[in-house]
Amino acid sequence: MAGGKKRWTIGEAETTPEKLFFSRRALLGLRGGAAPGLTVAGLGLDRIASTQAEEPAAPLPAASPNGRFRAAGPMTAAEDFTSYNNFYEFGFSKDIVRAAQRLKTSPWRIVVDGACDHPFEIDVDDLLEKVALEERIYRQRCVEAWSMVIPWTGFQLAELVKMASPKAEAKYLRMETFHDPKVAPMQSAPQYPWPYVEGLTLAEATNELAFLAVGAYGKSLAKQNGAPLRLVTPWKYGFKSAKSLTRFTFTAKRPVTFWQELGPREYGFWANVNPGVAHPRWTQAYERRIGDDERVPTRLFNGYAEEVAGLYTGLESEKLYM
Ligand SMILES: Nc1nc2c(c(=O)[nH]1)N[C@H]1C(S)=C(S)[C@@H](COP(=O)(O)O)O[C@H]1N2
Ligand SMILES: [Mo]
Repeated sequence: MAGGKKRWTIGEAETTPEKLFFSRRALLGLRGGAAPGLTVAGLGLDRIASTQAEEPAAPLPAASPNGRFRAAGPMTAAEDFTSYNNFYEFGFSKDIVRAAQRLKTSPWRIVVDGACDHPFEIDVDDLLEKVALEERIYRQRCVEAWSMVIPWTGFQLAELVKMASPKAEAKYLRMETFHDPKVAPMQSAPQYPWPYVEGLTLAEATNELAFLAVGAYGKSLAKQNGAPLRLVTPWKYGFKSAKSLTRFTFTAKRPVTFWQELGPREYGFWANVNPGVAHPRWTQAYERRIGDDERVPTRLFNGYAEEVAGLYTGLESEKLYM
């Protein structure tokens, strides 16, 4: 990992919520019972350590900066963004770069289905010819209380929604990450509800902030960052921004998300950033800025209240901030 160990020691040891669910012991313990045959070696953890190096990023079509979305504050170094990652399909640490290189991201087909008038399937390369690519600099706030500032290239999720033309009964958009245990070793761990699932209300999905990224720092997304297509919802905790998406489904029923299913007392459907609502195990009032390790105050909706606060009027009885 870039920058050596020292910088991450405190944060990762104390606030990685996923340690609760993803410790090696938990993995091998498998619902408390014995797990004959399932070992770390059996999951391919030994093999991924020697997988090939990171591929050079593919070229990305030109995208003009959208001046309305330029988060203030120091931009995170590209090397930090591409080397300090959460992508549990490939491992439980922040250091999953090499393991993620096993993912084959081209060609990549996505399915758009469910309650819509125009369901479709399309290769991401073809999709990119139908949308307006732009660059937006967004803050990213992980529920583990660290943050980055990232220049994404992509397009509004609303564009994809519009192509599908959802029916009146569609209230939610469910999104699903690829599922291939041969490629992603942790997907062989049966006690986790793979594939990774996330969801938004249709109002959230069509809010102008909701973004589908295909690149960052002017290049195609690296595999460890969720190539070739990932969600970016900057007003929500980072776990909502699901990586390497393959399926978008319109539904009347609220989807149960991956983290909700694993830890319903700690993670919910909404996951809006709020410094005033603590995680059960740590405060959310501050965040550690990746790069200079500065401890800075967290802002309501991660600084995007003006754009999104209105989405939640009338929903005060919901657990909006976990
Ligand atoms: N499929 C998938 N998407 C995921 C995750 C994951 O484990 N699997 N981790 C989430 C979390 S917790 C965060 S903070 C961000 C991290 O994105 P980055 O590594 O590109 O900075 O991705 C999110 N998307
Ligand atoms: Mo996260």
